[in-house]
Amino acid sequence: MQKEKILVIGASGQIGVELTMALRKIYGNANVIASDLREQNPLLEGTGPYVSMDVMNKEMLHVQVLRQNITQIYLLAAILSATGEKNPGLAWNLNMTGLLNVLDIAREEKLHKVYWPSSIAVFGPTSPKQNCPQQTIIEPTTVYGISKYAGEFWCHYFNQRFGVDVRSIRYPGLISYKSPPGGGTTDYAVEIFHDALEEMKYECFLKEDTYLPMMYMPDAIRATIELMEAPAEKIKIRTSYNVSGMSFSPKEIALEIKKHIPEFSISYKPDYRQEIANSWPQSIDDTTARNDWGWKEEFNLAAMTQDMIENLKK
Ligand code: NAD
Ligand code: AKB
Repeated sequence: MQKEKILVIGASGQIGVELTMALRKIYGNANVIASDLREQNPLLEGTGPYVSMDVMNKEMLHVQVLRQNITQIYLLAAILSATGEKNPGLAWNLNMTGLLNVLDIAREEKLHKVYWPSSIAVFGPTSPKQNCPQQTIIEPTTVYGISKYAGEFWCHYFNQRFGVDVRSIRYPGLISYKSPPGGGTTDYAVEIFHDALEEMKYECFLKEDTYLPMMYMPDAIRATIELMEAPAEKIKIRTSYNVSGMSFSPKEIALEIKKHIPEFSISYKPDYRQEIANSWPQSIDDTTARNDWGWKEEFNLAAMTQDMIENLKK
């Protein structure tokens, strides 16, 4: 059997750094090629090959896939919700063209697998707020959400029409300490830890009672790898799977942080991101992912907060 050779596109980002490191542990450092438009993240330096690449340049991407004998692509390059609203055209262009370039090359070169993340941002104000199901009314109101929903159907189309084994997860907001988040509405849940430790106070851009679905990065990385390693016949959803980790509001995470840093205080100054957050569900039903490929989260709010603070203190 041919050895797997993996290309991670967007490897310098919040997920990319940790996913690249996790894949290198499984497949060997030399078999996981990190790539990004920006320079290599310092955490990846010396851990394996890196190529500077723009996913919008299809020819360059194709050359890399052939030159490196790539068999799998993880596509993480995207513009997220908050940044997307500042430049909708750019967000649509990158999020769609990047995905279509990868899917086309996967079809032409018969790649073994493709991973592309979607987001809870596909859901809109008309979707159920609590325990939002896998299949429901989906009417996104952000350009990011629209691009993710369209992307899900491109993945489905390439799977059904051309047999491309493309798999996807609708991540909730991801919380991590290794690499900073890149312009999302859920970024407050990472910033709050840095400000709590450095300044003992945080000004939140969302209202205190804004509940959103969230997940700790170790769970997100494990979900991704478990989905990608599951036998193909178990992957019945070829748009994207709901997965759930935890759900909390700024007020609740602040109270949890106060258990570790009693002097910590939070204030609220909602901005344009409040409207984006209001359009999303507060919690997610992931029964389908649990039944199809055995998904189960490990971290709740208390465990995540403790681990974040311990690691950021180091
Ligand atoms: P990020 O912004 O931290 O990282 C994206 C990376 O892509 C960056 O390093 C950026 O330099 C790179 N990039 C941008 N344009 C590029 C281009 N033209 N060519 C090559 N690289 C380019 O984002 P992230 O949080 O790591 O998200 C990764 C994926 O996961 C995205 O598709 C995002 O929509 C999805 N997602 C993330 C979250 C989250 O909370 N982080 C939640 C849901 C879905
Ligand atoms: C964002 O807030 O844009 C992301 C996401 C939930 O997709 N974290």
